Amino acid sequence: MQNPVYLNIENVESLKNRVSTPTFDRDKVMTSIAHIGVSNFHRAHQAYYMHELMEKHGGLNYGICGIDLLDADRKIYNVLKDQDGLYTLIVKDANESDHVKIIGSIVEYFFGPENPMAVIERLAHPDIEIISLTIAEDGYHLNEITGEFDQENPVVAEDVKNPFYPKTVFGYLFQAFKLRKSRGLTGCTILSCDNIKGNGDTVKESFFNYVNKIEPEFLSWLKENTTFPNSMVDRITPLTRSEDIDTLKNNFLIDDQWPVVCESFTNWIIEDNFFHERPQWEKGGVQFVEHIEFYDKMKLQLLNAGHTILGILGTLQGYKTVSEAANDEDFMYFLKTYMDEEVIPVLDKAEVHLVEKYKSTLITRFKNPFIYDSLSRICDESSTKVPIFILPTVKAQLSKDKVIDRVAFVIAAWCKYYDGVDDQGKAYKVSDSISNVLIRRATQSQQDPIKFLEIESVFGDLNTNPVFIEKYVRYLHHIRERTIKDCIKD
Ligand code: CS2
Repeated sequence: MQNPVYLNIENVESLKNRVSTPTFDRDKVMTSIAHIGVSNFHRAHQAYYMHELMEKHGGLNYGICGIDLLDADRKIYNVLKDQDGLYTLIVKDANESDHVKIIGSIVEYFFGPENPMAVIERLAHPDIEIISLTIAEDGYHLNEITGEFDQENPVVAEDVKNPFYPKTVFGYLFQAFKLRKSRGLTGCTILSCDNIKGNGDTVKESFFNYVNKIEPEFLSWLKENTTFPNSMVDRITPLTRSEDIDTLKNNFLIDDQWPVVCESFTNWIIEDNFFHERPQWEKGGVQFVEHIEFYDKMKLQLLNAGHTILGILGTLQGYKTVSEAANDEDFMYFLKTYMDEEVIPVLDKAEVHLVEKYKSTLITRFKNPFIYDSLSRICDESSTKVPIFILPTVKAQLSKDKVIDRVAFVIAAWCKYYDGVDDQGKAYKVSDSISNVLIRRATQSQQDPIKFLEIESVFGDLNTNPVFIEKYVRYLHHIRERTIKDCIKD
């Protein structure tokens, strides 16, 4: 039996009979996109779109320079360095076999903790026309409730005190744009690719707030030299498992230290508001729109909320993956009713056909048994997700005196989730930057249910709304008395 081939530029040619490999000349690729946050999601989504553009439509001007800024990301830095930026994308459909592709659009890589100045220089280079971001919900340092930039956050405060040795994205961007201005260069586009409502507007507000704190007189240049398109990004991308690495080795003879698995569905909608001429992404299926709001709401409140709901309820039941929970008809019935009665009525009525289509595709996507998307990935850092994915539904429904039963039930289940034991009696791990607070409040809620709702940074003043409290308290009582499955079957 042949030995697997180690994935790098030298060996990639030899793989072309087994899988799809880049056919464009990587030496001719120019870098004009700097992407901060080379997550699995980025590698399955934006880097994939760029790869396709280079393969099929000659977009060789838009190579990606990957950048990571957190110590925790050292592993991907080492892997991409070793593999010359190449990695394998394994696309899994619910009906078909795997499509395996070597992606070649990331042509450079920088790691902030090792050399912050090199990162700043790269961001400031005149060739860079787009700085895109996938820094997750917590990378924006937002107050969960007001949605405003949290200047008191210790890492942000540290950057404000010490602007020449930044740790946050905003600290880096500030230094890079200062350099650009001092060199007589223009600014560029900042394109957020995170699951946040109005992600472009949000990053703009956060960044301008940050700059205002350090050097307010720089703001006028910045305002004239940057644009921040809002975008909606969508492709389910689980964490890579050791089984995925082994399958590549055994079935395709590829030795890739960190491949990415994703579903075949993919979607990217962007507001057409770029500082320079932009890539012709529409050739690769990207949709450009004037206003993102409707698409944003639909995705965050159906898909991401759906994930969170299956994550919380499924974990309480003892399930481990999204597809296990989604293939349980009781859970799926609960979710469909949540969507139909509590989310869809507050989405734009004129676009109802799009919503219906998105919903039914979504159900198939959640059920895809070949995507092992762990419920722990979904539930990690829920304190930054629930306010974006679930609470807007509570607010919208309450403001119209509409049904809130399922959403109140979900919040009650979320409280129970921090008891840390499922209905089979098995303990599970909770991971959240404020897990101490969540666990303490969940424990206190056994005596006084409202205690959990008093986490102001998550719930704002929801703890004073009598209509919500009545339902939440009742459901929390049920969930603590019975199993989650019994409760949702009622
Ligand atoms: C998930 C998302 O993190 C989450 O909670 O809902 O990562 C989701 O898989 C993507 O947004 C899909 O587009």
